[in-house]
Amino acid sequence: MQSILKHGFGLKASRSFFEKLSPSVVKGMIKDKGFILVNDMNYTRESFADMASKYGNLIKFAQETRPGMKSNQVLDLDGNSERLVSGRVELPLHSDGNILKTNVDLVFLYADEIKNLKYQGGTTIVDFKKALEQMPPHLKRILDEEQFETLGIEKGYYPEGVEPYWFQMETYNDRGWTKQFNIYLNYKEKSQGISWITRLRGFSESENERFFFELDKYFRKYEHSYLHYWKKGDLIIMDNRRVLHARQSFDKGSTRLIFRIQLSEPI
Ligand SMILES: O=C(O)CCC(=O)C(=O)O
Ligand SMILES: [Fe+2]
Repeated sequence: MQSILKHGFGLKASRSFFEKLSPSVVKGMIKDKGFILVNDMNYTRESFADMASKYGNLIKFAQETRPGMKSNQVLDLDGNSERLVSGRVELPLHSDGNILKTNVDLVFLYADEIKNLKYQGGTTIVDFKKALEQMPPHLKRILDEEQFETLGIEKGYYPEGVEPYWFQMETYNDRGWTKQFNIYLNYKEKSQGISWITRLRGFSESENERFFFELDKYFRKYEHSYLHYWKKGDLIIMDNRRVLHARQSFDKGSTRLIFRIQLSEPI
C-alpha cells in the first residue's frame, strides 16, 4: 500500500487489498495516516451503511431536518442547488460535528455518480496534526489563546433552535493522541449563501479576514493537504479527529452524488 503524499499522509489501497483488511486495522492505519482512498468500489446506500456499521455507531440525523433524504444514516451530498452543505457551493475547511455537538470520529464518503467533474467539486483533506505541529507562532498563538465564536446559519441543515445565536466554540477537542480542531473556517465567496460564519472575539472585521485567509492558505499548503478529484466508485474514510476537510464548488452542468456517513467509535 502506498502513501498518497510523500511525507506519509493518506493511504491508497486497491479494492481487493482493502476488502481483506479488518475495520480495526483500517482504523489504526487512518489514525496514523489520516485517511484511506480506495477506487472502484461498488456500493448501494444500504451496502455502504452495512460496511460502515462494522466500524462503529452510525450517527443518525433527524430526517425532517434533511428533507428528501432516502435514509437517516446516509446523507446524499447530491448537489441540490437549494441547499448548501449538500449543495454545489464551496464548503470551507472544517471537521464534522462541532456545530451540532455530535461526536464524529470517522467520516465515510462514497462517490455513487460523477459526471463532468474533472477539475471542480474536489474534496481537500488537511493533515491537521502535522499542520499544528509546524504552525508559524503568530497563527498558533491565536488558536491557543483567543476565543472563536460561530453562528450556524443553514436552515434545514442546522435544526432551528440548535444555537440560534453566536456561541463560543472550544478551539480544540483534546482526544489524548491528537487534538481535533473544532473551528469552521470562513467562506471566500459569500454571495451564493453560507452555512456558517466564524469570528474571533475582539478582532475587527479586517483582522478576522486577514487571519482566516492566512490560516486557510497555511492549511492548504502542499506539505500537508491532499486535493481529491472524484471518480465514480471512490471511497474515502477519514479520521475526523485528526484531519480537516473542505469542498470546492462545482457548476450546474455536472453531477456529483456522494454518500456520506458519520460515525462514532464505541467507547
Ligand atoms: O462534499 C464534500 O466533499 C464534503 C461535504 C462535507 O464536508 C460534509 O457533508 O460535511
Ligand atoms: Fe464535512
